[in-house]
Amino acid sequence: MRRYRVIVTEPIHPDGIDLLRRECEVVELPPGADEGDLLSQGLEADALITRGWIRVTREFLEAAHRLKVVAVHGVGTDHVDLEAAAEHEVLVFNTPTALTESVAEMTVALILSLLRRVVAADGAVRRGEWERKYSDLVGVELMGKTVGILGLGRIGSAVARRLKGFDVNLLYYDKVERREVEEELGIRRVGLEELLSTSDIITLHVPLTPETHHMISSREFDLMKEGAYLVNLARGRVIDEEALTEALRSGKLAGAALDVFEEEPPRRDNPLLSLENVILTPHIGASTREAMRRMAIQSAEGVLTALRGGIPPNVVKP
Ligand code: 8YV
Repeated sequence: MRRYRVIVTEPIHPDGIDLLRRECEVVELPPGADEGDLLSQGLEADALITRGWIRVTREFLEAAHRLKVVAVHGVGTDHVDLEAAAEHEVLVFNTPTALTESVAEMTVALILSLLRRVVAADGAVRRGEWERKYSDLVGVELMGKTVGILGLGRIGSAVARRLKGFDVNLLYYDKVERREVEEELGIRRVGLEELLSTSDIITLHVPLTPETHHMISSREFDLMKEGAYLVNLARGRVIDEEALTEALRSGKLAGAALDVFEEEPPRRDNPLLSLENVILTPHIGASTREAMRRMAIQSAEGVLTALRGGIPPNVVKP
């Protein structure tokens, strides 16, 4: 009997691969593979594990006649055509609880690195510019500042929980009232305009949807406090990067930390890459050994459940 074929579009933790290999043929696409590689190697797949780099398009879903299930190794499903998957009775599920803590910890790491100019300080020491400690490397305390969290879901709430220990004033904007988190952390729900105009630091934790696409653009930057900081580990296209670049150049923003970009990887001529007051990381919010192992095992377990005729946890519908 033919073994099920599972296509893995980006590198995942070996423990997930080993789990699959007990029952399936596993084809791992090399780093940097594209949609063409998926079309050429994936059409006979019974299952697909995706991390977000390669879009799972209607074209692929219509051609992959054996496909039964798509595992999103992570939480964001904006790169999967959910309508096409539903039309072709392909199950889609994600692993939303596997990466919360890692992304929240990276958010706090980037906030502190931004306020204390850690990346610039490292470069200064390496270049023998010790005296900069008396000038542009004097940072800003997090204590006492107002932090605005845009999106108070699993990750936003985990960020708030960690920031509580820094004696900050926490605000959030979310379409959904998060009463339990408000009571637990003393975080206050406000309108978007109030959050933007009163926060010293703004961190984004919303999914990419038609409503959140470019939700931070010129108008929103104009509302922000002079010298505010912006952190984004959600999706690059939540921010209008042209408007962001202008806000950074004008000094409206004192700085930004970006783990995600409108186009990934960002083009070499992206003006953000030449600005001193930006920290740039390559979409590694969830990239810890622990989260990667959890996402890989949960993805593999969900795929095996689906291939055996069951329903995996965390099915995502259009
Ligand atoms: C993935 C992500 O978690 O989960 C998401 O939505 O943005 C990614 O960080 C990561 O690539 C692991 O698959």
